[in-house]
Amino acid sequence: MRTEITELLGIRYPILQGGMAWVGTWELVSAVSEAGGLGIIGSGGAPAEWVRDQIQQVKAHTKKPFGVNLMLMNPDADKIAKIIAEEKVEVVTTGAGNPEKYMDLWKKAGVKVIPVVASVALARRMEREGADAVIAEGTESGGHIGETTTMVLVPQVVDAVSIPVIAAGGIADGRGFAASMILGAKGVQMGTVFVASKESIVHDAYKKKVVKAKDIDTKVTGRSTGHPVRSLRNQQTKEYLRLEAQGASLEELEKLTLGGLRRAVVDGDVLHGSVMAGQIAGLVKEEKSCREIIETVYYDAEKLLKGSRYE
Ligand code: TUI
Repeated sequence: MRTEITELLGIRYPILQGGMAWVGTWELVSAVSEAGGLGIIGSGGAPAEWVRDQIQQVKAHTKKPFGVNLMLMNPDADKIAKIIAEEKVEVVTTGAGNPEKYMDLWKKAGVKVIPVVASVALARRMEREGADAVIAEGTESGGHIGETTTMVLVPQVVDAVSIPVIAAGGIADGRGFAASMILGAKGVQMGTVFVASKESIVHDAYKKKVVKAKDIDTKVTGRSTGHPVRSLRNQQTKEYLRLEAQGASLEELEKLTLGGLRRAVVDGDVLHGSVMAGQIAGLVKEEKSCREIIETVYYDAEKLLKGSRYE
């Protein structure tokens, strides 16, 4: 299946791995890219030099294209943006903000720019600013989220822009991939299913929690602060939601989640850490290799799409 996304990115399958903080490290990124998808380093809140090191590690492990996600709230965002240009990374995706100010720098360096958007308005603006594609991410996703569901967001973004649209949020199998193509997307981005992949360096306790999760096991914290985040429910989300309902201060709330993702991913503290995952965690039943994930999603979708004009 060749789409505008496989052509744009020079990859075999139009499948991107979400650039997840602490999870999108060189091990996962090079495995996804080697399997024919697009692996993406997750910069999250990491220091600039860590990102440079990860880029070099991926280059040492695969000759295939890969990307870097710049989380725009990162205090080192300006430095990381420059490193992405200097290292001539093929693709940058951005999250949790508007990347306009870096657009010229990246375009001049030949870096393809694919912002994550959670609204039609931002998608239109990104197209105007020269984005090569957009990722329309629904509220089903894990981590920092927007309000609109993937089913509702994707076709509206597809109608609003002429650049290719990649669907994200709630996709983990061939059905989700096929549905996304029918909605007009030219590719998909998946996160949660790659968290539980064999190559991800995520702590085993975290992977087990994703695999055990049911459909209703995620919670959204931080709606009151303007930074809603979806995670698997645990002691931390329970306490956060209790404090939030009581009108606790931002300071008090932040104390609870500070360093929470690291605690969960690295230390395996899935009780008091932030176990970010999307609503599709309930569909992830086992740990598979990145190659198995990508090929199963792709070939299952191909069967479903046979006979349709998306074939
Ligand atoms: O960025 C993400 N997901 C993330 S970032 C992250 S790190 C973090 N950790 C703790 C607290 C907060 C963040 C964990 N997960 N996804 C991409 C995404 N971007 N989702 C939604 C958006 C978004 C939302 C509003 C993008 C732009 C936007 O508006 C920008 C504007 O200025 O209009």
